[in-house]
Amino acid sequence: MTESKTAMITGIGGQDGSYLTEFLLKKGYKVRGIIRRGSYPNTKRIDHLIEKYESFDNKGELSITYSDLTDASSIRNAIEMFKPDEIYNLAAQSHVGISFTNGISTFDINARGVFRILDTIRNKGINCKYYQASSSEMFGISPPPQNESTPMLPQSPYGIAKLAGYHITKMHRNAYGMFASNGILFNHESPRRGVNFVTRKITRIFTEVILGKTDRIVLGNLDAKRDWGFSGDYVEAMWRILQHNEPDDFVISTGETYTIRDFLKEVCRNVDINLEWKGTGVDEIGYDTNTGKTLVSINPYYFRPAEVPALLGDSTKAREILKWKPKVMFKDLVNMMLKHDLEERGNEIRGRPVSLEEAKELASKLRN
Ligand code: NAP
Ligand code: F7E
Repeated sequence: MTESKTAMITGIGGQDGSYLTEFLLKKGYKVRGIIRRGSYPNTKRIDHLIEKYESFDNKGELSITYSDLTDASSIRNAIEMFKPDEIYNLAAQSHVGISFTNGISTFDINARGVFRILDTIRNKGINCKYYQASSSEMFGISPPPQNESTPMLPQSPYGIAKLAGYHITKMHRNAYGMFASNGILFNHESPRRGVNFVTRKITRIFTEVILGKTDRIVLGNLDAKRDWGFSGDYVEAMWRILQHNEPDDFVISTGETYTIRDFLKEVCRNVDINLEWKGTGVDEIGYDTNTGKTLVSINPYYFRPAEVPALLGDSTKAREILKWKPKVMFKDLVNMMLKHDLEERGNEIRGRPVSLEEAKELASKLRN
């Protein structure tokens, strides 16, 4: 019988970490993860897996330890204890907007953290493959479509830190012959997306509007374009990148792009609301043409000091070489996230899940 492989995931408690853990456990991997200490539980997305699979002897399907990417010795201890065949470095301060206020800690985690891991692998002579969670945010103001050869012109502390992490990864591959690969992933979302990213913020607060808990959704720049895929599809690409016969860098994307306005309109369409716009600049509002109800307004608080205007990924290389392609596209993604939030917030606010049919009925009665 062949020994199963061991994968170590940093950021195991995050959106992608949770889907990747499910994916790798299904493949028969032993999964090892690191979480950082928080004052409140940060394992909500993987509690169902912890309950079923965790063992404390580092021999079973799932083990987790405390470690922090800002703490080199904690990383070294985790890697030495887990002895992974593959490391997926997903841990990061992942919010672009917040990176403008927390730039130095973002750089410490997202750039120097990468160096700390790769340096440990090299110095300790650990024989493992390394996956770096690079980002389309590195392309910044480079016009779409973007692929592996597109110039990288990042606009945010997050993008700059990720670009450093990307080069640190390439350097370890080129200089030391390590199996170190970058996945350059475009935006990917899910019902497990953090609540302050724009897609989840919209589906969650829109649910609250329908349930009468809040008045409207307040947002920033509605004109940015994003190539939104599903996290569950993208973690498979991460795995495929490490199964390829040589280390390399791959763009992962759907190849479709939509504005924040498009996302809002599609959410509304799901409950038969026709969303239109009136006013200009920060006074613009989005309203329901049937009831006149204001559903969206703007607050400059959510504007960023610098913006990435348009992302659209060309993932031909991954499609051809890795035989990867996305399964969930824009409309299904919106529907999946909205249905989830109607269930979750329905339970929290009304004590029971709310169906899409019921949401349509509630939506038809909304008035200013
Ligand atoms: P996420 O939900 O924010 O998860 C990030 C994880 O990193 C969380 O579990 C977080 O822990 C952990 N973390 C943060 N700082 C840490 C530290 N100092 N030490 C150890 N762990 C730390 O992000 P995601 O959406 O899953 O994204 C996964 C990775 O892909 C990130 O590196 C992100 O930058 C990158 N990426 C994401 C996208 C996207 O659209 N989702 C696109 C391209 C690249 P806490 O729960 O304690 O905060
Ligand atoms: O913003 C605009 C905002 O925060 C998308 C991360 O996963 O993808 C993500 O970064 C757009 C931006 O994602 C609000 O200005 C308007 O133009 O959902 P987001 P992001 O910045 O694209 C990349 C690839 C990553 O790597 C990152 O880790 O939406 N926007 N109004 C808003 N954004 C937020 N968050 N909140 C608003 O109210």
